[in-house]
Amino acid sequence: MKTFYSPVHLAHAPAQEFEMGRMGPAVEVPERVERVRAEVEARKLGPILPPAEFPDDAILRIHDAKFVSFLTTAHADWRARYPKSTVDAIPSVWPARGLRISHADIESRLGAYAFDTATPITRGTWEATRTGANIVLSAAQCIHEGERAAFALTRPPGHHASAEMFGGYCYLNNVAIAAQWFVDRGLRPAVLDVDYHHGNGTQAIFYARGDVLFVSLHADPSFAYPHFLGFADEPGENAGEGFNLNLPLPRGTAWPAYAEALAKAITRLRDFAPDVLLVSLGLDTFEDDPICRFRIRREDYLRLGETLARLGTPTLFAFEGGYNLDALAEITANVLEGFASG
Ligand code: SP5
Ligand code: ZN
Repeated sequence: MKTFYSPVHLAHAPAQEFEMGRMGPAVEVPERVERVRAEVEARKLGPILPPAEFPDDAILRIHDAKFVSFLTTAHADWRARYPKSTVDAIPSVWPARGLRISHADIESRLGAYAFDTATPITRGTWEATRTGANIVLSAAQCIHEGERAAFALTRPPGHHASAEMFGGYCYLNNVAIAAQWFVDRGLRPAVLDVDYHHGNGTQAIFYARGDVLFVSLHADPSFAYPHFLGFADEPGENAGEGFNLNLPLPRGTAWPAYAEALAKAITRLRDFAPDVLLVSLGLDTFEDDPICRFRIRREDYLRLGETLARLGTPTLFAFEGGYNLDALAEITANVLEGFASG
């Protein structure tokens, strides 16, 4: 399987994120992708290729133009507003109920477009994010040209970003951009999101659409981030009714219960019969993930890959979360190897 990768992601290296009432060390760090790249190489899982350049149109099919333009200048605007500050841009006030949305100032724009405080905008955030879109589109193109599978080794991740919101370490929704690219070429894509956290951005983008199926296995939002979306009673709306399936799982979920939920996901996917499967590949379901609470083990990721291969659908893997730096490379490669052998 081809892996698409670019060192440009190194430009996005936030030092800190605000969470649990304090500034703490960032967990979505460059080393994540560097370690996975080294493992793909060491285990000879296939060639590692640079992305091609894709025009902005592909991004603007999913994201609001003003939101994208905000992202391109946010860091410069923040620097201009606070010339002496050395910290990254993080919002501190939101247009919550009863307040008015404004885009007049970088503070109002950050509040209007962000939904959490853990997603800092650094000097290199836009460059890395924009290259991430090229990476996922390169993977999509290679599947469109006939490959059985491709791996988009992107960071920052994407599945929490909606048409006009960033958060959850995500700025642009890579998987949604690729899914739309397939739709625009007459194909029927489905998204399977296996990140520990619900892919609220992807769900929101396709919620009223029946041409893209969204299925997600994740920690129940009644106790887990993103807290405000991802419950079982979200079936989709209007033309999208019946095309959104959330399978929330309890704290401590291990492989047997996970595999049962995965079987339900696969049943729905088979019924939809997509032309292409996009997997939001989060590896934060691992038993020793520092910020998550599932108990999926190293060898289980081989089973996950094999199970997905049995669908027999061309598959694009897009890298999302996963924060245990000592296991991340191995478990990611296990999914890809399981798929290749399945
Ligand atoms: C792509 C992705 O995985 N984004 C995740 C963003 C999660 N950010 C907030 C997580 C808060 C977790 N707090 C856990 C405390 C555990 N003791
Ligand atoms: Zn996650």
